[in-house]
Amino acid sequence: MNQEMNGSETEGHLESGPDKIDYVFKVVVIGDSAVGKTQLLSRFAKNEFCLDSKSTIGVEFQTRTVNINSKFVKAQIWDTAGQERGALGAMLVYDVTKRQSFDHVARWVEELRAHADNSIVIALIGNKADLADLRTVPTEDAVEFAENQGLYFFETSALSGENVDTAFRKLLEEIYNVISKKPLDSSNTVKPDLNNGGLLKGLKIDATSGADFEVSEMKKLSTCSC
Ligand SMILES: Nc1nc2c(ncn2[C@@H]2O[C@H](COP(=O)(O)OP(=O)(O)OP(=O)(O)O)[C@@H](O)[C@H]2O)c(=O)[nH]1
Ligand SMILES: [Mg+2]
Repeated sequence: MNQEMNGSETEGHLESGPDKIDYVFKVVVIGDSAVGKTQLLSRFAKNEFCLDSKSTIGVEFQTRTVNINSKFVKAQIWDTAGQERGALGAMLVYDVTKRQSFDHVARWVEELRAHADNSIVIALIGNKADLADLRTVPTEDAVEFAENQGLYFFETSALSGENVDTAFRKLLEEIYNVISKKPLDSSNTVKPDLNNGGLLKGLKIDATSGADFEVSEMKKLSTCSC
């Protein structure tokens, strides 16, 4: 398959920038089609939402830099399955109004366990929580599944923005906890993994400042004009 690969380094809602980035964490967003993966990512990375977004074709990622424990952590978030290799975290998304998307979650977990690192941090995300009248997946069902599988769990709305930041931040904090317990490369310099397309995976790095640092909480919600 001839896939297009697009990376978007977000410059939106930038208020002040750090001198350096301490960590780059690769995260994947997976789940059935139309559950809201792309819109969750847009909400987190750009504070945008699009009601009639098109199905994602190709391989895309967006980034946002957040401050965790006084460290600047750049989340490089891939909007697709098939990018699990080298990922430190995964958002496994279902739609609370589509029972089938929840029934498939177990298969997505298997997929992750097969193709991602053992230490990958997984958050189960019940999206479209704003559609309360259309809900077909009770919160308790998802809580039980998440507990059994050792996953973090959040219900979110990419539309309203509810819990989106909280969920991504929790995932990044947990990755940070995992990473900071592992011994780091003694030189503390970037060593891109050549078997992984040169992607950084949670290495402590010493990068000079760039134009895409955004560390503030998003102040207001917005929509895009797609
Ligand atoms: N009401 C509501 N609609 C949402 C929400 N998130 C996404 N949608 C809508 O659901 C549809 C699918 O969203 P996408 O983000 O494109 O879904 P996706 O999971 O990326 O789909 P694929 O790219 O096909 O895998 C779009 O019409 C979105 O506007 C939400 O939180 N609430
Ligand atoms: Mg998509």
